[in-house]
Amino acid sequence: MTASGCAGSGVPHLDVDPFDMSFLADPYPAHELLREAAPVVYLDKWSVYGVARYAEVHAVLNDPATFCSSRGVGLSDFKKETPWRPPSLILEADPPAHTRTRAVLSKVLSPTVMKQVRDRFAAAAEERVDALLDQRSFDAITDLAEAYPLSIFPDALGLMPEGREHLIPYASVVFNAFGPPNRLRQEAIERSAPHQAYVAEQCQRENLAPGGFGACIHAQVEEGAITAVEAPLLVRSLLSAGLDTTVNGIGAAVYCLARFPDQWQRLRDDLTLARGAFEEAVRFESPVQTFFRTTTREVELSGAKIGEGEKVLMFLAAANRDPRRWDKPDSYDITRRASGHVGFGSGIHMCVGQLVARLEGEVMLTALARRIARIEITGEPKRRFNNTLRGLDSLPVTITPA
Ligand code: OVV
Repeated sequence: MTASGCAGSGVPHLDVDPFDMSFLADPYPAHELLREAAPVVYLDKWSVYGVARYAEVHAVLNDPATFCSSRGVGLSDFKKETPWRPPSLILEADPPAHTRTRAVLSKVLSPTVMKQVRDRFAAAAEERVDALLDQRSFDAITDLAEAYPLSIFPDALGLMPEGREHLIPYASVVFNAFGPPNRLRQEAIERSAPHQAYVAEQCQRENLAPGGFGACIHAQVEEGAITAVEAPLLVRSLLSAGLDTTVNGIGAAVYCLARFPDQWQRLRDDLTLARGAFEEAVRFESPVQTFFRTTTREVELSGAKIGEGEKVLMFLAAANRDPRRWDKPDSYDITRRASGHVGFGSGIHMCVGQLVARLEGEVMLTALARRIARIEITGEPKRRFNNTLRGLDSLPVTITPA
């Protein structure tokens, strides 16, 4: 991880591999090195530019005409390589195509729809906490961060009961596939066929229960907003991005609150802080660590000249702890004004499911804080390795009832 010289335009070349196991195990020292090296760096290992400071990550996210998504938001350039699956109609699209599909998913996941599901999501959170209080000692990842979203999101989508065990493995493939052709990516794709077959089948109109998010997407065909060919692919976006992300978001929040008992106490003293505690966990842990863009033209970014057709890796997690933007960036502070973090992205592609994520986070943290006095970590947390997602495989805890 040493700077190994500078190219003509003054962009330092680093030999950091942001997808190797040591980086993924503890990204923070490398994030600092990347941020401090220069506003724009070049990573020789994968022949990509990188931005790790808040200002440049924000700038790239907010110039989608120059830094496009339609050539893929992983390392692979769709103009040069065949994507591992048909591209997403929203994530891997640019305006004007993106504008129409984005409007559809925005409507399906709108504030009005959140009002309709809120009571159900909150009741399920209470039920989950009931079960955990009976157990006292449990795994906060499997029994909480996974069990809760699995108890609500597949039903909210309208999925049939059979086959749901494919959902998290499928998402894990999707997020590994954004990375370089390392072992994580290759093995994930090699084993993906059954998960892909499941997802393709569940995206069909006849397999989605009336009233769910999936049926609502298909209903947009009648409105003329999308075609019958597009609808299943938009359902696929929810299956890809709607579950593992919130698992890791809720996992992050519980991991933070278990490590920082003063923040847990503040939350218990004022339950209205639940939404802020979740938002700050998304900033602090950044469940989605990175995304790429591809340049559509030669561009100068903070003094660095980048040619056309170059991949630019955005270190969202490093931007979320950039001391140029944040006071005490490495502190988890539930009363911080965390809005403006790029954990959900920024600009036209900013997470279209953010209201669902925040709702799940808020009602779960509220239910936990209302009924639990203490959360103690009782065993070694085990990391889950993924090219894009940051989170744990296991977090053994013991809780004390309030
Ligand atoms: C934000 C995101 C992540 C992964 C997949 C998708 C979106 C998709 O649209 O398929």
